[in-house]
Amino acid sequence: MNGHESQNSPHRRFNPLRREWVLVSPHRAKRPWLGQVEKKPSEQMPTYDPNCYLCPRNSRAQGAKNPPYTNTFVFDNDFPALLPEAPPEAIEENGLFVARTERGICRVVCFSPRHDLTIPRMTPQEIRQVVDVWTEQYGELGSLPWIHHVQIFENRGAMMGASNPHPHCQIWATAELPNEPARELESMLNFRERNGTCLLCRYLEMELDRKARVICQNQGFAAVVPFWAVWPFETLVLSRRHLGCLTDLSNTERDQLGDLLRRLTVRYDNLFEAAFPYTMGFHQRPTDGEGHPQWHFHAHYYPPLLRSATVQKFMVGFEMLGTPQRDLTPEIAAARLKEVSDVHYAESARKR
Ligand code: H2U
Ligand code: ZN
Repeated sequence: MNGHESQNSPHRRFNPLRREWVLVSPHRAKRPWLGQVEKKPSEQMPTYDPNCYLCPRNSRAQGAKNPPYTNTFVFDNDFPALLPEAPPEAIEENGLFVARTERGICRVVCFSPRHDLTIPRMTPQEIRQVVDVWTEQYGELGSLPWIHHVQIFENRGAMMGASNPHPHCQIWATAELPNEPARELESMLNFRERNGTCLLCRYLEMELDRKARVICQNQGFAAVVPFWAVWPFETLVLSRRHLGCLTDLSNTERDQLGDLLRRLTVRYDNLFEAAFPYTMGFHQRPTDGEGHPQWHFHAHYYPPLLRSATVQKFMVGFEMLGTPQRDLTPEIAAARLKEVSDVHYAESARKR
C-alpha cells in the first residue's frame, strides 16, 4: 500500500502500543452528513464564579472551603473513586467471578485561581507551575510504597464529562496498574526485547523523518497525530529524550513540556473556534519499584470532536462490536491541525 492508496482505500492500521487494529475508511469522509447540526456555543465566562466549587475561597460540596490560592491548588477528592484503606478481599470462582480489593488516592488539581482560564489561555509561567505540581504529585504519590501507578488526567468540556469549566485535572494513584498502561508496558517490553531499542524512541524518529503527522515540536517534545489514531484529532505527545516520568525531566524540559502542551491546545481551540473538549493524560513509568527501562514518557489527547464544535464522534455499531473506525485519515487530521495558527483565536481578537 503506498501513500496515495492509504488516503483513498479502506485499510487497517496497527496500534503497536495497544496491539490492536483501527479501520480507516478515507472515502467515507465525503459522505453527506445527516447528524447533529453545527452551532457555535457562546463561551463568555466570568473570572470568578461564586457557585464554582473550585474557585478560591468557595465552599466545596462536602463543606471544605478552598483557600485564597493564587496559582495552583491540590486537594483530596471529596468523592474519591478509591480509598487508601480497604480490607484485602478476593473472589475467584472458576475464573468467572474474579474480583480483588483495590486501593488508591484521588486528588483534584486546580490549574489557576481564574475560573475562565484554560491551558491554551495561560502564560508559559502559569503553565510551568502546573507542570511543577504534576511533577510533585507524581513524585509524592509514586513514592508511597503501596502506590504502583499514578494517573494524571484532564477531562475538559461537558462533552467529556467534566463537571466544571474551572481549569483542573484529576489524579488517581492506584495500588494496581490500570489496563491501558499495563498493556503499553508489555508492548514496550516486547518491542525492546525484539528490537533492542525503545518503541516510542523509534516511532518518534520515524515520524520526525516522515513529517506528515507532526503537529508541533520543540527541543524537548513533539506532538503527532499517531499513525494509528482512532479519534479524529487524537494526538500523542512524546519526549524526545528516552525518559520515564515527569520527575526525570530537567528544568528546561519542564518548560518545553508546558510550551508544547500550550501550543497544541491552542491549535485545538483554533480548529473549530471553540474550547476544544478532550480527555488527556500522561502515561508514566509505573511506581512499583521495578526499573521498567523500556517505559517512554508520553501523553495522549483523546478529543471527540469530528467536524465542528458540536459534531462529535461516537464509538458505536461496528466500533463497539468489531474494530474502531475513522473516516478522516490521520494525515488529513494532522494537516488541519498544522494549518491553524498557534496564536489563540480569542487572543488575536481581544487582549485578555
Ligand atoms: P471532573 O470535572 O473531571 O469530573 O473532576 C472534578 C472532580 O472534583 C470530581 O472527581 C470532585 C469530583 O468528585 N469534586 C470534589 O472533590 N469536591 C466537590 O465539591 C465537587 C467535585
Ligand atoms: Zn471556578
